[in-house]
Amino acid sequence: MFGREQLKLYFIMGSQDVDGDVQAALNILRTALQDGITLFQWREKGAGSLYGQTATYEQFARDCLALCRQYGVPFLVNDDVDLALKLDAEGVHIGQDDGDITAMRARIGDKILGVSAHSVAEVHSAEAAGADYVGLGPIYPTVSKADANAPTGLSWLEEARAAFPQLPIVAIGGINLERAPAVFAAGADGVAVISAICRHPEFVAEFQALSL
Ligand code: TPS
Repeated sequence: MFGREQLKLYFIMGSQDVDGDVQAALNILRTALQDGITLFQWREKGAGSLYGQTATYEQFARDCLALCRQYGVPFLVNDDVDLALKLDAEGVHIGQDDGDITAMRARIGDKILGVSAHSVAEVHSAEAAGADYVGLGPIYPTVSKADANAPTGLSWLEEARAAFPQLPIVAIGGINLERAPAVFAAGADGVAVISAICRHPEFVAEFQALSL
């Protein structure tokens, strides 16, 4: 059963986030797991990613999955539901352009389903279709997603929390140590980060020290 506390520190990574260095990526993931991330999303996507290089792409996913299993942290796959099912991952995260959410829920059974949403209507449909959580953002400008929407600021988070008091919500986009407290105060159950950890793996330990 998925719970809001699992969103607290959600790490997302692909080799494109570490200059294509798969070994560096695995080292960063191991440190992040040791230091206490609560959820991991494997997101091999966009320029510089291994997407399309089937054998290395899949092997990298398997290596990340094996690390997550060692630490008992759920492993989610971004978009690629075929791979998620093949590897028996704990779940998938999809955007608004990745097909029908109800159909996805039917396909993955009781695996974790996360959906990116950018309006009250999108959050509502995601929840109705059986999403376990929604990802809201980018809250701040991001360097990690080429096709990201404009940053929303914290007001969108506050609005979504007010409209959906019980829904698990994770905030994403440009979140760093300085911004994390305000993001939680605005109603997020957790923060999802790429660059904060990839560029500064000590982030996880420093985040824990904030005791949010
Ligand atoms: C849980 N997304 C929105 S902004 C962003 C991504 C990947 C970049 C953040 O990087 N919510 C979840 N998963 C997703 N993949 C998205 C949304 C889409 P940085 O932390 O470096 O700003």
